[in-house]
Amino acid sequence: MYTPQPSDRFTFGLWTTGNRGRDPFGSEVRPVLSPVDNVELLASIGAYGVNFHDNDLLPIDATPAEREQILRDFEAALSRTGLKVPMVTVNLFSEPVFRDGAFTSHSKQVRQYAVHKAMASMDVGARLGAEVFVLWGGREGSEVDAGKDPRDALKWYREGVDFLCEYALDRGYKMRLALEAKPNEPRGDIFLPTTGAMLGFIATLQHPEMVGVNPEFAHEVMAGLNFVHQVAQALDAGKLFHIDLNDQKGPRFDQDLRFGAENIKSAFFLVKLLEDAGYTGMRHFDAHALRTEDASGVRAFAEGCMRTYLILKEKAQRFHKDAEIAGILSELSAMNEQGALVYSTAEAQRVASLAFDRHAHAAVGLGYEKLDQLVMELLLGVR
Ligand code: GLT
Ligand code: MN
Ligand code: MN
Repeated sequence: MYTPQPSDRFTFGLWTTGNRGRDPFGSEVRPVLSPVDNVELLASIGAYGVNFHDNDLLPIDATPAEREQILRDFEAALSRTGLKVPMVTVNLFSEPVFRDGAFTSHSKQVRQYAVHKAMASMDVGARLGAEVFVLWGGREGSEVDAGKDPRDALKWYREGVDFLCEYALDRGYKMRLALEAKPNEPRGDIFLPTTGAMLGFIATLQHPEMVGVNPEFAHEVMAGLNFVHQVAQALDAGKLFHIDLNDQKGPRFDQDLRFGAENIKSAFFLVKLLEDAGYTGMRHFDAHALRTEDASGVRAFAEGCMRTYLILKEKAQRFHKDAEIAGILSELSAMNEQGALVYSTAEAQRVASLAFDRHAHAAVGLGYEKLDQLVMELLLGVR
């Protein structure tokens, strides 16, 4: 019942199961996992697809012949296993040239190189059938506000994203862009730090219809926000093109923990939201195994992400079938029986002359304590 199937649309990045456990204070603890072996691993545990940054697969200095050979070997592994590539992204953060931003660098040459690198990644994605192109602007930010007018940064960022949209259209790629927010790390402050900020920015683009968001659980928790609410806003705007599932202990450094490892209630309401909304996109895990783990721990980590999602999906179905929960929810929805607020002059006159007993309305409890306890008991397995 909790065994993942490709139809569950679970995906991982090459950088997730391939993560070698390096952190700012210590070096790698696990050996290299080649892209082909990574594909074999993901297929063996029931994933649907694999995503990657250009340089997770193709070394930055590879010759055209080397790139072609790597791509052919990778394609052979994909067709052997049936794994798909639903998303690709571009690494605009590791190279020293991006130390003060890629799309938001002062230098037009650097901004041009960022676009050049992104276009090449889009070409690879199109070749492998990817329909989503993620942009995470990890270096698009600052420590020193004197160094750059943030309005210039936003203008340059917009030029870069607009350029890539035009490129996709020009090449006839069936590819939409998904912008991923993060409040900080590696920069002191990253521009467009939350999913809500990204949504505001998207409205200023030349092709807003081609651009959506890729919210990450850990990143919104780092900003002290309710991830479920961020995702709901993206869904409401028709902009949830992709999602990065993982977990995070509070507003600290980015931990990319196994999905459901920490904030189980938020994870539950997230799964419930995605399932209730009929979200058809990928359930992508952007997380990695703890530094304590070897290859079998990496497998346990990846299996755990998917298994927890499926357990929470089943809990969401129980939530809907639970008579006591349904009773409280129907009392709440009865309060909405008069329907939507819609303006007309006559309606405004009617509302203006309303006699309303605010004390009587404020005196009735909403039953949230009981409801929340029922949810807790459902999650704890005693209902
Ligand atoms: C990097 C980052 C992630 C992004 C990846 C896509 S790269 O691992 O921490 O949150 O989703 O660029
Ligand atoms: Mn991410
Ligand atoms: Mn992260």
